[in-house]
Amino acid sequence: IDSVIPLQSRELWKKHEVKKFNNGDEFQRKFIQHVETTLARSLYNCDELAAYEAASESVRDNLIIDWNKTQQRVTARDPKRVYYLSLEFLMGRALDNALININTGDEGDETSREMISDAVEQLGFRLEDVLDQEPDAALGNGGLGRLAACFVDSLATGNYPAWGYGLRYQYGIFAQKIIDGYQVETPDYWLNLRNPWEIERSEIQVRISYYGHVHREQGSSTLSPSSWIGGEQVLAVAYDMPVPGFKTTTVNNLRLWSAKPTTEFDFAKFNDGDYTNSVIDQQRAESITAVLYPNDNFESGKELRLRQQYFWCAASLHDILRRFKKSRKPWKELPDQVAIQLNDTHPTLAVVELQRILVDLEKLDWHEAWEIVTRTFSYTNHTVMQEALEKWPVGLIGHLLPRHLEIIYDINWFFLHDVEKKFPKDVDLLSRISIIEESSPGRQVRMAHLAIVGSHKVNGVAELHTELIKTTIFQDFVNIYGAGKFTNVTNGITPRRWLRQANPQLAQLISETLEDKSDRYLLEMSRLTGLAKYADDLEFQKRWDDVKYHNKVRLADLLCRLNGGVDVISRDHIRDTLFDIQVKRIHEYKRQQLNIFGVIHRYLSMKEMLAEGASIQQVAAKYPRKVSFFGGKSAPGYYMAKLIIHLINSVAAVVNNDREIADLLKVVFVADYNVSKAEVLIPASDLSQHISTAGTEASGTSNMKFVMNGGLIIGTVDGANVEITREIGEENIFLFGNLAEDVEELRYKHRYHNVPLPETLSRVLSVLESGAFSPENVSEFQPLVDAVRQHGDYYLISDDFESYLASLALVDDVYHNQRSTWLRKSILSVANVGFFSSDRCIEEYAETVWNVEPIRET
Ligand code: GLS
Repeated sequence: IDSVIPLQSRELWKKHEVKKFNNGDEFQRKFIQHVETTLARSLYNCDELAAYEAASESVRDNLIIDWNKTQQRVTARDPKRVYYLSLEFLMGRALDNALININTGDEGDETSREMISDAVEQLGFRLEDVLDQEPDAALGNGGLGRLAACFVDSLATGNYPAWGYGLRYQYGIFAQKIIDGYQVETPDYWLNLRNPWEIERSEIQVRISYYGHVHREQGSSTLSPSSWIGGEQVLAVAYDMPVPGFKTTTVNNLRLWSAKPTTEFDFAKFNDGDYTNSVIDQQRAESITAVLYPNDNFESGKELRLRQQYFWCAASLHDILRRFKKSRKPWKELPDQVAIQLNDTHPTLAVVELQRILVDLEKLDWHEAWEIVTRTFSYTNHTVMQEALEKWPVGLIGHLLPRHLEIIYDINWFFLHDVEKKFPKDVDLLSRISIIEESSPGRQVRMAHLAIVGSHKVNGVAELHTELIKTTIFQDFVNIYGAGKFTNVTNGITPRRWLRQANPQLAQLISETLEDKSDRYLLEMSRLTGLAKYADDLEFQKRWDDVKYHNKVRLADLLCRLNGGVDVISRDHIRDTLFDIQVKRIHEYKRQQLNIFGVIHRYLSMKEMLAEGASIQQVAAKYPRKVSFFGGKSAPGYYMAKLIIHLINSVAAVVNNDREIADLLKVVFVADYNVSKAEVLIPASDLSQHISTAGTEASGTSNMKFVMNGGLIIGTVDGANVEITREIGEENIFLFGNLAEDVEELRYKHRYHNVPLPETLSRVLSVLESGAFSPENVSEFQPLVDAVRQHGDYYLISDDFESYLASLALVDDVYHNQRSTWLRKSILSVANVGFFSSDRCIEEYAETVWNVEPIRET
């Protein structure tokens, strides 16, 4: 490896090599050093926040040493690398995760989370309180962003030479406050405190251009080298976050770009006496990475978003190619050295940017360049929902990126030309598949089409989803390219965060129970099948149940703390109260409205029994103790989702204050659902709900998290629920509702016929209309009623309501009357959840999409 250090000086470098701490004593020395020098504090003013920072700095030092070695190792071997381009990385907290990964499994490595916990305690702090100081890195909306975070964890754990590339937003996903039952968004300025987990690389800067115009030799076509003279210029500055693997010394890199003004200055303006405006123009640069767009499964088409996308694609590609060029290999070998994964269509401009670089700057022939491009990229689709499919107005792209628009047109021209040869005279086909949509009010670029055409592999994220994209939105492309280009990689989650970190008690019980008495299963999840033989062991069931109880109490504690020290749920009957949880983005397709309608139904039925003279014991026999938890954010501009949040809170206000039903039913909306709250909520669930309209949820990943934590799930035959059923057995999951294949016909019926509603649902809707939950504004929830009664019930609430209720009744029965059966189901679910490790998922990508191999320490 190149170095500027003269050979004779290198011995000295080696002699003074920085060493990792390897025991509690050495950790404490580091810790105190960081308190006193890095933080400029002391024994006399070190609070929990400072302790968090000092602990993080100390642990980070160890990671950085391994990070450096990993990078040197990869540089020396120069293998094919993977780059994961994602606009979202929903990382959550870093310190606890780093502590779980701190022991590398190497000989002589004495470090462990327990060791650090003890060391911190000796210094006067409780580790839990220290960990609690860390703000979440919430640079994502939901499943898509959290998937990217799980993937970088598994890439490091699997020792793959892989980097993530994203944006360093100054404001992550907004913090949600619930005020008078309504969602209120407040900014998440997560960088308020210094962030020990990032390394600013102020020397790594990439100049990014926008606007301007294109020049080319007279008479030459757009296919020949052209020069784009950009107008506005900004700088992309790199910030690196170390991503440690589990039981390995591999520490990979997540590189996030931040926008800065260039050092140039508009002297013309300045000399005209407009100093202030020339500075303001420069500040415009920083707005590019100011904020994460808070939409999940929805594209708003804002120019600033397009500016973000290009900024990030151009900076990342520049960086990737700079690294490739160091190996002095010819361009045609780029696809043998580099695999770039497009996480949804957000990074699709990278396809165009690479073609531009190869043709305009590297002077490759168009077709030679295009071959290289398509062999380099692959694309993951994450949704079939129309409103989420990205389209950009041609005019906007042409204005912001004039050369790129020319290239898009040329890509499209050759593509359509090839298709025309294969399917002559099929004009309809050409207009359906064209990258350019000829729509009113103006033409649009269909980013998904561009991503498919620019990639060698396209994948869906669960079997049903992949089947759906192949038979609906991308069907024409399957006919054109053949089925081999389309493949499935079912999503997964990292068991380190979602089991070991979120649920230490369960992780411990599993280690103690498995034959090898170790935590190896966190790497080889198929080992979990060893639990199956204890599924009917009553003593083991009791221990299993105790862990769940402990986690339910932990949730009650958290809610109490968030509520200013006042209990939100009663402590009296936690063990016999079913914790029913639905936490995810609020969206009509995810059907939180179905859930809350079910809650209203339950409440009305209880009240009816009481009114008819039943005793509270009789009511309890039919409707035993239950708390319905909800959590999730709505996009700030999504009216219906916000109304659903208000309905949940309004129902909570009525039900929770109704003395007559004596705590048998409670409704809790947990404000500001995020990764660290998920880590407490998920392990506490007895039951969780994954009840999207069939065919709408591409995969879902929280379903996997709940199962991994011993919760049972109620769900529709949608997304990864299908494969969860296959893996854990259909007797261990509560499935209900219509199938994806029937959805279209049902919608059609609703549109053209007057389909009668089930009596149960009718009653719920009438009570809503009566204003029982909105006395101050009787018609407040009318839009939710009308969506079902008047507007075609697009999400099929009425079609699934009865089977949903029946399924919930079954849940009550098994939970309350057959607890041992319930525990058996729970144990067997965990025993068979191994398939959903993101390690498996990354292996599949590595083999079938990227063709990359792990690089291990030798
Ligand atoms: C999503 C899907 O909605 C989820 O079903 C999926 O699990 C996730 C990861 O593949 O991607 N697509 C999206 O736009 N947001 C998501 O969470």
